[in-house]
Amino acid sequence: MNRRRTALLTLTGLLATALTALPAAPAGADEVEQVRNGTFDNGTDPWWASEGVTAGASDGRLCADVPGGTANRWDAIVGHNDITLVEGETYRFSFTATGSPAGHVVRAIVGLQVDPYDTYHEVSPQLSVSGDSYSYTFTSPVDTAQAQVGFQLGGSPDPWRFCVDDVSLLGGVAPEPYEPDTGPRVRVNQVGYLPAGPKNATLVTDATKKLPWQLKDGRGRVVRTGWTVPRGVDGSSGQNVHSVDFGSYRGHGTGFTLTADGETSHPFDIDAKAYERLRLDSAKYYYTQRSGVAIREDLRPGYGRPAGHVDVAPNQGDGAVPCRPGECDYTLDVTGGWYDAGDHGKYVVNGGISTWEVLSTYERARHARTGNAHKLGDRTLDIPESGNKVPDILDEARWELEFLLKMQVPAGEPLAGMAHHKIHDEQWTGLPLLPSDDPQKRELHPPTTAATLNLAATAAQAARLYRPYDKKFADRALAAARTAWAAALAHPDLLADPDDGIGGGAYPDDTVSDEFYWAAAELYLTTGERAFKEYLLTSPVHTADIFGPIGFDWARTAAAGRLDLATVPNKLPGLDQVRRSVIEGADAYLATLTAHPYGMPYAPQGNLYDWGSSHQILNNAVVLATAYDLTGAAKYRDGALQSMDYILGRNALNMSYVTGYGEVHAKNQHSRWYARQLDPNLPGPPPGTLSGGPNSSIQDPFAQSKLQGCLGQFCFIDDIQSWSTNEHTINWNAALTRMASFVADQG
Ligand code: 9MR
Repeated sequence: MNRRRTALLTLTGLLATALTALPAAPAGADEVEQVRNGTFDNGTDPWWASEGVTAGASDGRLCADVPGGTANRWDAIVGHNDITLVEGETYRFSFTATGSPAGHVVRAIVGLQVDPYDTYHEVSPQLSVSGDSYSYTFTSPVDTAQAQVGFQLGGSPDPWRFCVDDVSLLGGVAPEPYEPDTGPRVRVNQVGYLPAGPKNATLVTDATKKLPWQLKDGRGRVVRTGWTVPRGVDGSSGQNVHSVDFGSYRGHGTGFTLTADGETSHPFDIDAKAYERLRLDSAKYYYTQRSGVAIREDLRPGYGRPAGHVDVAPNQGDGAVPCRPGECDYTLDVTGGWYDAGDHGKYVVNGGISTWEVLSTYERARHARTGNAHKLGDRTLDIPESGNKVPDILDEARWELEFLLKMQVPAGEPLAGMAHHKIHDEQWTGLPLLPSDDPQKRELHPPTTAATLNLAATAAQAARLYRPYDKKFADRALAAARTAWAAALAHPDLLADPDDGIGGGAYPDDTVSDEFYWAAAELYLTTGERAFKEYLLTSPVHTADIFGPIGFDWARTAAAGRLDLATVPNKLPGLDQVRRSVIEGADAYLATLTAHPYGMPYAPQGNLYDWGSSHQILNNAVVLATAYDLTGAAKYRDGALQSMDYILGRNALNMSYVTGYGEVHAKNQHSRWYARQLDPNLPGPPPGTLSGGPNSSIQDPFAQSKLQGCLGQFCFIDDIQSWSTNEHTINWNAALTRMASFVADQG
């Protein structure tokens, strides 16, 4: 029987689909039923049940007695095979179902009946005893004659009974237009503005002439009035908009609202307090991402779980992980680290930039005029290490650093000193799945230059930051960084395979001159040595304009080096020019923000919102914040603060992209264990979790079925199935951590 199901198509396969729009269903095509005998009037043929499930016809329905004690949903299935799906055609999948006793969840899928069991559509409703009808539409991302309708019933400790009737998969239906509920047309930062900071909002309206606005405090009293500024049609949303500037108001409090054009915004605070909370919550996110250790319920109520990927069945464990067959003949202990995202993979490339940005949050706090390192000091993050006299943020980052160090190829082996690109499951797994329940084989993927330089950069940065607390660790990190640097110089073009996207993401990067630059910068900042200085001064990256519209991320890492050279004390010749380049980058982002009616420092070419656009916007804000740290000029500080408004609700969808922050916020981020949307017994993402946000390429089938033809800011849906618009990751939350900390410092 089918043992494995996957909720994800391979990323590479999807990227191809993403670039070409799906063909629309032919106009006037007939609706055709794909399921045979979905009414069970004459028995149950051609339906089948997996071993252990007793299924049969009962009162014109199919009823199944499901055994208790199975681990996964797919350990007990009732299904129908050999269905043909046509790529780009829309289907309506419907059924009625009961579950007894009440509260059981069925995972209903339309997917591939053979390995790798991709799912094209899935839902997991909670069943009642009296029964409900369910109906969904989706668009097939593939052509296949081997599709299956499956009702996955496993995972319950106790036996239960499932009955289903009127199962239908109707092809050729019209796609259902998806209309997001965007609430009031006055768009504000739903979390809050700083009393002494800028205060801007956006009004969506057909009006072309200026309109009056009113700011009301928590008691409903009008405390300020003014006029909107018509801004015309905003290219990132297609909306006609006005902007509102109420920055002259300097009071503070909670429950403010803004009214214009007959609409009243969601409530917001004028207060810095929420940012003190966000500073901590965004950093606390990392503890619940830890691999290799049980998450303590007393530290994170609702999030306690057994250790993931230790050598306890059904995990195969990360204690002795082999390479893929034929790629090496050793195994590595790569336990620990943070899970990358909603998957169970651990990737050195993305782990590196994430660690850098978490560490740089702390490093900025040590050096910047408004920084205060105690805010992230010992006993601030409620982690097991709290109370050990080491700043909690360093303890947290060390969890990942220790993992990164373990990914280095040992001395004596081929490519010694290089770092393996990643370690993850052999195949994609389905949702939900606790880390401790993952039965997949884990594998190391080949070393790459990019991964090696991520290791060199972060280990070198760690060497200077941890030295006051743990000299031995600092020495070990620096030695590993030097070894990695030398290995990368010896193997400068070992690139990750862009097609290596099965069971985990590929994180391919075909340009590594920026990683070389970043690593050289960190090694220079830590050691002051001539070789690194010379490398920096002769690198073309050192003088290149690296602050483009999209910004920096796991693949574009030069900014990490440049920002650190500009802010961490050092004696590199020509530092003025280095700092000037950051300020020029900030000027460009400030110009973008000023021209943007939603006030964000992001206007990607062709209005193509990138995967993880939320964090690109935050990273551009980091450049603005750094320009403020360097110059003290209020315009950069205000630009950085204003960028936060977009993330927290001043946007076309009128939603905050941070869980738990704002009246309406993303709360269904794609995750195998914060999967409340699929299983009410699991938690949702913890407060302070950033969603990836609008992504024009909508690579996942769920988003494709809802958002076809979407424009910029609208390419987003807060659904757990939308892994291309609504995942969470360690690198995105790092940008949030860094910006939340900056904003809190301005309060
Ligand atoms: O964040 C990554 C994005 O920039 C890439 O375009 C995308 C495809 O390669 O992959 C994203 O990273 C995912 C990773 O591959 C696997 N874990 C989840 C990550 C976030 O979706």
